[in-house]
Amino acid sequence: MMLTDPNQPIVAIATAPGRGGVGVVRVSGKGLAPLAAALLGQPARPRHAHFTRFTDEDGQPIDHGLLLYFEAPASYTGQDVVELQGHGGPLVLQLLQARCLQWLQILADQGQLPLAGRLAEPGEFTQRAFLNDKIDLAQAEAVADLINASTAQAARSAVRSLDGAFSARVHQLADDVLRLRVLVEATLDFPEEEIEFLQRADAQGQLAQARQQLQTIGQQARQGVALHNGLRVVLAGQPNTGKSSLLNALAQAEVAIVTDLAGTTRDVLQQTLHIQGVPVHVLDTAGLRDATDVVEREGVSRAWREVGRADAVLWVRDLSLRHQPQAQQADALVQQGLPPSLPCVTVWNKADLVAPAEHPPANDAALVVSATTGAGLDAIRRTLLQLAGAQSGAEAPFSARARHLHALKQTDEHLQTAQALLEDGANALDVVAEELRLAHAALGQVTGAVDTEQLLGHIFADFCIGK
Ligand SMILES: Nc1nc2c(ncn2[C@@H]2O[C@H](COP(=O)(O)OP(=O)(O)OP(=O)(O)O)[C@@H](O)[C@H]2O)c(=O)[nH]1
Ligand SMILES: [Mg+2]
Repeated sequence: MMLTDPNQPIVAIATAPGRGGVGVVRVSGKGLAPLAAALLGQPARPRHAHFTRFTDEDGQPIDHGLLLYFEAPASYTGQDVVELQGHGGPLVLQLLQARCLQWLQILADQGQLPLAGRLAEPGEFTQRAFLNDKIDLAQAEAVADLINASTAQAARSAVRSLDGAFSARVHQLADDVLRLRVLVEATLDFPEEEIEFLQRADAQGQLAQARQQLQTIGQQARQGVALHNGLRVVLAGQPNTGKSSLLNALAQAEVAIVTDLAGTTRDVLQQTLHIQGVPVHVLDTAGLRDATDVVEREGVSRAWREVGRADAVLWVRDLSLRHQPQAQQADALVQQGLPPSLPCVTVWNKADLVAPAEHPPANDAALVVSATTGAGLDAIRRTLLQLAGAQSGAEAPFSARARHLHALKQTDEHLQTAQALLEDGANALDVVAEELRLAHAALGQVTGAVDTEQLLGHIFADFCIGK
């Protein structure tokens, strides 16, 4: 989205499309008192709910409802905002919107407004709130997260981000990094005393502390991201180990076809589970083997592709075949294909076929379950939650985006370089200063303290119109 004249009045239907009890048309811009007066037939009192009749240009009634006028800066966008609350029918709202645009044109023609109005772009109201310093970027994104939240937990986390919980942590860290920058840059001016000076101020200790703090924030942000995007977990393993049965058992629905034939599943099936409010996308895939059948072979290659882009894998194995050499061999091949860095939990399935005394010990890396009896399913759910980075029961302290994680990671890379250079002795202080500056800039990307138009356009384009 282009950044156009930020003062031009923008108009949008702010409520969701469709019929509803109440619908809202919103206008934001500079100097909208004349618009409020025109719509109302008299000057509007700020922050007062005026009950009125909305009419078209011929004086015919469109609807009756409320007009609210918020005077800058005490509004959502920080500009003058006029809100019309009418009945929530698509036609009524279209007419009200058109009437607002018409008045804005008239007022512009009369010279009461510098520019006529136009329809708002998606997210433009929130963008203006950002541009007018009502909220920062992380908060703006939280608005979208709140609107899109599919669980109560996701909504609560988004509200906390919107309240600035995430931003506050980032600001605090940015302050610490800034202090370090000041320290290092001040030292640059007094080269002969630099080492002693930095040592006295414990620059290294401060840097280590900042990285520690960054790690905590990163972990919480990861939880926030998991809450927003959901985790992708692939059920992978040899044919017939019970992957589809497990998907069905976890989803409590007959989603996938189950047969006793090896090679039943070919297409990738996805089911989203909500575990304690955290969305987890579980994918059932074709059993991994050297398939001869063309269709199955395609299924196997899709299965590997999903493994390649998964956040984690549940490696499903048949417990009743645990000691069978052929199955062991085939499992070894599966294991070779799993990326070593990918979090992977072994799920021994079909525990009902094996006497409990012969079960392997269950732990965090290996679960013993039965899709048939449902034994161990709770352990799988707990594991999925852990993989999502959520401590049991605790909810993500704030919502976050992959964009934030990226910025935090960049920050840490620069801090790490600075730390290494400092430890080496302070011969390259100017480089340390530069790394700290880059770390500071990377942190700024989270809250928008460092702004780039491209970033802005990208973020706000995801919004719905009227927000
Ligand atoms: N006894 C027992 N049988 C199971 C269990 N889970 C699955 N089965 C059976 O194992 C067979 C294979 O199950 P599926 O769920 O189709 O296995 P899959 O891993 O999806 O197989 P492919 O799609 O061919 O890769 C079916 O006959 C299931 O009824 C279990 O926990 N206990
Ligand atoms: Mg299957």
